[in-house]
Amino acid sequence: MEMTLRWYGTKFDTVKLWQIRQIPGVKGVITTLYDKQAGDLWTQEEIAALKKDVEAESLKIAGIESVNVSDAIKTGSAQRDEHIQNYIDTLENLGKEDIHMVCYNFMPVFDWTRTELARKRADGSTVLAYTQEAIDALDPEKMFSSIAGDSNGTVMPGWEPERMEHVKELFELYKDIDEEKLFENIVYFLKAIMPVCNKYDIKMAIHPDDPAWSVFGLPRIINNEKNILRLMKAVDDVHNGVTFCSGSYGTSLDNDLPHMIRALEGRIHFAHVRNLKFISPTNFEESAHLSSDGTFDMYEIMRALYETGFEGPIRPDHGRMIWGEKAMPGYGLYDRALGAAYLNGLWEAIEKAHKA
Ligand code: CS2
Ligand code: MN
Repeated sequence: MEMTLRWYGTKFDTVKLWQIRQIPGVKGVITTLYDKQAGDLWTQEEIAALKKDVEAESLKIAGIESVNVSDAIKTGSAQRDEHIQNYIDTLENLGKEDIHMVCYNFMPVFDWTRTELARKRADGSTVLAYTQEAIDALDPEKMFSSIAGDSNGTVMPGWEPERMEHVKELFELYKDIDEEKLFENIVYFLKAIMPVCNKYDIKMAIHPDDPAWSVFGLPRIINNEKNILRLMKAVDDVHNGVTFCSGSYGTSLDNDLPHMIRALEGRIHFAHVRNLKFISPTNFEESAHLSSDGTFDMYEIMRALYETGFEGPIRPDHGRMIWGEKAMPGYGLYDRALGAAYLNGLWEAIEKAHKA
């Protein structure tokens, strides 16, 4: 594995590349052109400029998170083929710049959903949290303003104001899209992009739905072992792969995370490893990475990755907000750095035990 941190670019991130570089073992970042809208084309010049920023601080781009997929592609509406062509051209330009891993998701309307961005824990840290009760009481159109109010002035990924202005129309677009239709549309999309992925060896890595069940009546298809394996078989090409996000699949206590990792052997191209603490099956918060601070056995998750020969980038995903830091919720420097150090420690121990 290759330890990385997510970085949103000079214009958007409170965390600096020089700080990331000082985290032991981190040699690369996962980044994006954060001001691109889903459906836009990324030019080779824009990608090269991003690369230059990263390399100027002696880091490398380990992959992109995300090249977002437009709602037209997800719903199969009129602009679908035009957006797919832009996606193909974007992949081509990434390939020419020697970038070989792209994370994306296929969630309708909202990316991840949390109901609190700063729940206070006993130690004074704050974390992102979710309760089903809060969702059930919320008008989906108000979801955006409730999220934006608490984000420390940052733009949260997947909650771009430009898109959220049109929430009502977005819901309208999905009104006839059920799970089968959404599945058909993702297969259509993947089949269209596989040739360019093969040409440049770009590994696509789908991020799971978070939480792993339907919110606001919208369909969900990337949420458990059976469904993700179905997608792997529907487009049976190594370039059609997975971002294994423990904190997203793990929202459902029915998902056996180490088992899923083993079932997906060879198809996991990117890993997000973080822990959740469950108060009840539908009330959870994002804890520290340490196993004993949450519900998951992080050792078993890392061991499953190791034993299936995982070689891709990995990142600590979200962290708590600690030590008075002001940053994008989930994406401060301090707790993610602690997470990276802890995951590196687990990996070293697992590797040495295997070699002994
Ligand atoms: C991320 C997702 O912050 C997060 O929860 O893991 O937003 C992820 O970046 C996207 O779903 C991937 O497209
Ligand atoms: Mn994730």
